[in-house]
Amino acid sequence: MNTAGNPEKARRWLEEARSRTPHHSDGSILGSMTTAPHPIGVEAFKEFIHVNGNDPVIYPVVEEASRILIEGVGALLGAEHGIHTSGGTESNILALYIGRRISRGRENTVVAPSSVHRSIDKACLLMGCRLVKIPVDPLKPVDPGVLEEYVRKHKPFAVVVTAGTTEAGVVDPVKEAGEIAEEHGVFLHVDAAYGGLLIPFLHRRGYLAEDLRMYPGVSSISVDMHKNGCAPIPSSILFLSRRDYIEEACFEMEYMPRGRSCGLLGTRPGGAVIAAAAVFMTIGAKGYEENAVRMMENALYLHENLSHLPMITSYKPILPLNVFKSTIYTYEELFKALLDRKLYVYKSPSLQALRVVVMPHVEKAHLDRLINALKSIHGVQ
Ligand code: 0PR
Repeated sequence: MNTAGNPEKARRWLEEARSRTPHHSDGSILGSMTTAPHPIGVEAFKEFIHVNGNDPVIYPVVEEASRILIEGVGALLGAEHGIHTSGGTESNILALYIGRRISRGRENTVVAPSSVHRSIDKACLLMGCRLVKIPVDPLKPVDPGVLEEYVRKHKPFAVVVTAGTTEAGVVDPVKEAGEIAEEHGVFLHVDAAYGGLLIPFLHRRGYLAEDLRMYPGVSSISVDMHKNGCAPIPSSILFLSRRDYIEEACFEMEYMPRGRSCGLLGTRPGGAVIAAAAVFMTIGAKGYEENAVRMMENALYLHENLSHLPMITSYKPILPLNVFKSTIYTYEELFKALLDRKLYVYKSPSLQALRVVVMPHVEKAHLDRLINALKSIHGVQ
């Protein structure tokens, strides 16, 4: 067996792999909550690719970037403290871990609406806690009265609500949940991985009644920078209502220059934090607001067009996330038919439907391609 390195073979493989890997710019990625990273982010990530984000002594720039991000994004949410993480899953696990650490004399239980993201199930599996789900209509936010009943009954250490659900873009009542959490002394985590960089803008521009803030009683909010923040993967922020909560997310690590490490990962891409900060600075709050409005208008355009198709049921988008189904095909069949046409949508199993997420890279022309494919699949002219 020849064990010598083969750079040419590696190059050929890379080239071939690139040619068969879809890119956001080709308009086929319509269902995933990812987008093409902003070019300044690509540049920054590449330049700082060697930086270990777990070592703020050799690389103070990582802390600097983290501060820029937390101050910048935090200003939109009235949040001051936070920690940069690798994504929505790490933020959710960390939030519940912190909640567990600070809770005293409560059941090892988490209460959340059934629309909550799967990473909350994952967090509870890892932490050995019981997850009590409140059955909700996937198209509706949780009823605060019902939420309070569950909190009274199960005495959880934490409640999780979602500001922009994975399967329908529903925004739970964050302010009211905060009041309940405060009254019952419960840790309230708001999963705004998807909605964090949409809701404040769409509220201000009149598309949405709900706003997103670190309201009284809210303990943490997660916002993914690699979703609507246009930062390269992996990048998220976990905002915390108190600075000392960050301490709960830090672990003894004697050999590290600071003797400790914060967050769930060890060695991690420092370039991702620096890239996210550079992207945030470049786009600016005004740019994100313009993006949010454009994305929402595109989602409404898709809804409008799908509503005119005889064999399609389309739900009015709450955030720029469209859910639709066919009256003649199952959602699995329709998923497959679109996949065969190289159109990548996602599933919304709770609604037995398909999901399109209108991310920053999605243009009207991409949506027209989807509309035409749906027409052709259903034999509509
Ligand atoms: N919270 C919400 C509300 C989410 O929609 C997601 C991801 C996460 C947390 C987790 O974020 P990370 O993937 O950054 O850890 N939703 C994505 C989506 O719906 C990705 C995804 C999809 C992840 C399905 C897991 C999954 O089972 O496209």
